[in-house]
Amino acid sequence: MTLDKLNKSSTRTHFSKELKNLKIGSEIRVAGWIEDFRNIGKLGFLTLRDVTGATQSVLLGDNLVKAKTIPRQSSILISGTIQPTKSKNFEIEVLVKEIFVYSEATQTLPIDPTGRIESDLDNRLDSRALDLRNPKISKIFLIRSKVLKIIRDYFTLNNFIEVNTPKIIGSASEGGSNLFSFDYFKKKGYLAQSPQLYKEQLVLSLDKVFEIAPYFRAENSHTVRHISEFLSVDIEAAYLDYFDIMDIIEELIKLILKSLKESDCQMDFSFIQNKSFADFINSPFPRISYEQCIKDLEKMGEKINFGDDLLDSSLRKLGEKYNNFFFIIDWPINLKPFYIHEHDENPLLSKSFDLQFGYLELVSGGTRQHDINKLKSRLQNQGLSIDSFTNHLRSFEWGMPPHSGGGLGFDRLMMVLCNLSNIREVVLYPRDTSRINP
Ligand code: AMO
Repeated sequence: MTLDKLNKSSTRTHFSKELKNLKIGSEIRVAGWIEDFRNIGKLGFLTLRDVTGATQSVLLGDNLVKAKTIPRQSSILISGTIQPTKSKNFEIEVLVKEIFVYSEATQTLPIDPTGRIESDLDNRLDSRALDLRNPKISKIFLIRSKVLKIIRDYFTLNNFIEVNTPKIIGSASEGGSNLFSFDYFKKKGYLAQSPQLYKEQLVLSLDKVFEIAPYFRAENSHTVRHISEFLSVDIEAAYLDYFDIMDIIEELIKLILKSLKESDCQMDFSFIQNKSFADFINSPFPRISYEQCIKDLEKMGEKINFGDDLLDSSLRKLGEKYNNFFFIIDWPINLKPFYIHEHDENPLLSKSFDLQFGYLELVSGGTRQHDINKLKSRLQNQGLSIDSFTNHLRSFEWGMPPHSGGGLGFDRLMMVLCNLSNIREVVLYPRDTSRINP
């Protein structure tokens, strides 16, 4: 049967990466796009790429004549026979029997998806689907998918229940003014900035929950680590404290690194620096108190008063001293949201943590306040209206267990895993103050 007569959607027999395992002489059909084409006299070499890799194919006669007319990046199907190759870049090649064009690419593409001609990030994001034909770029999203699966498996295995809380909400989940609002029938609606209140309520009956979902922050931040819509991995667990949550997060991150190292994702592990991978995995992430951070900064010539936030410049200095994963623990209570528990011995401190990678904050969490009266006074102290939290506070009258949790900025973790300095690189279609399309 000729390719024209076959049902095109079911005609592929293999992906590119599978061909090298086949016997010489095997008949195959592969589908993908034309990455390259070279014509040398009576021979043509066409590189077909799919998401798994590239295949060298050899064209003669009519097939060569046809291939010359097909623009690069067009979507094609080739049928042929596996044969040995003299190429240094491929293990086998395909002698083409027939070539079928599904869809031609226009002659002048907005970016070069082979990456040979570099484009700036804005242009790449404007043509993201095409950008992803560059294997270096698609690899980021293959890693992203793999890491999400590792996270999901890890929590499920550890008896966390995956939940889905609403993203359209009627009042602020955390306080603060960084909410996107919109008309919701005859009321005002908001896009959720985090699942904080819901995940806390859910431990009342579900005990341990996790959610992987996008959240929205209307922050006017123009940085390489802030976006308006980010993916968060949230966890919340009854009867655990913030040290347990730090243990869980540390174990998870080490598991991710180990799994990526053992997989076919050739990650850049240079951040481990002078240690062996085994030593890195076996040594605990340092847990530095806020007060110790202030002392460290003082030695570096920066005076921070107790209760002041650690701004970007301070975190960068600390990130030079602790240049890998480390926790900053026991923040002043005034810097933390109303739901964070104060320290038993010193109520000026909180049972809280941030996980940093150098200057970059990846996770924030803590032990939660589960005493309804203390919660109410924290809300008042922070200038928030108790009335707006009525629904939430009710659940604290129904036998709320002590609980703790944290939120991991997944896109920021991806920046670390892929060694990229701009968060937009690891998000398919990032949203920021100036980007809402495509
Ligand atoms: P927080 O506001 O610190 O805590 O957010 C948790 C983590 O989410 C990531 N993050 C962002 N990533 C990209 N762009 C943004 N604009 C952005 N904002 C936050 C960061 C951050 O550490 N409810 C608490 C978590 C908890 O206590 O469970 C919360 O939302 O990596």
